Amino acid sequence: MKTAAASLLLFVLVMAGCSGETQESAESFEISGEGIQIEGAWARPASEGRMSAAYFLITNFEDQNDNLISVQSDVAQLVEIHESYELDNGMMGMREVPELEIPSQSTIRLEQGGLHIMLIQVTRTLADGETFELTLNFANHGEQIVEIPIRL
Ligand SMILES: [Cu+2]
Repeated sequence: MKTAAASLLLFVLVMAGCSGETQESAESFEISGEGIQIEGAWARPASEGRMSAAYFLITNFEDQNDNLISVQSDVAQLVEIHESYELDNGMMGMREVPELEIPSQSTIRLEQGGLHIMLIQVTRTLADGETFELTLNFANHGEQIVEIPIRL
């Protein structure tokens, strides 16, 4: 799955809810901390009833691997962990990932055109500048609530 995810970064995703350009950004921060840390969280604006997607970095500072097993939010009917992939015709699709492994001492990047949290049928309009909460459930680390800023 790692290899597939990496090659997907080469493609521009054109799809409602997950659309946008892939971004070049250096991943050069010090690995220091403890537990599971979430950084750089944001989500796309969406009208009530539509889809949004949330992105962030997850770093596992523990000595053991962990798994993100589910995600919940009050602002969507359904929240799923998704990955983007290339269809046979060269278009981009996306599909649910049952759980997301976060290896010990490493960072997993959720970003446009790659892994993302899909918010399906948002229950209120998510406007630029607002925030909402996501609850991340990790197999070892338990629940972690993350404040997600909404921006374009
Ligand atoms: Cu998706």
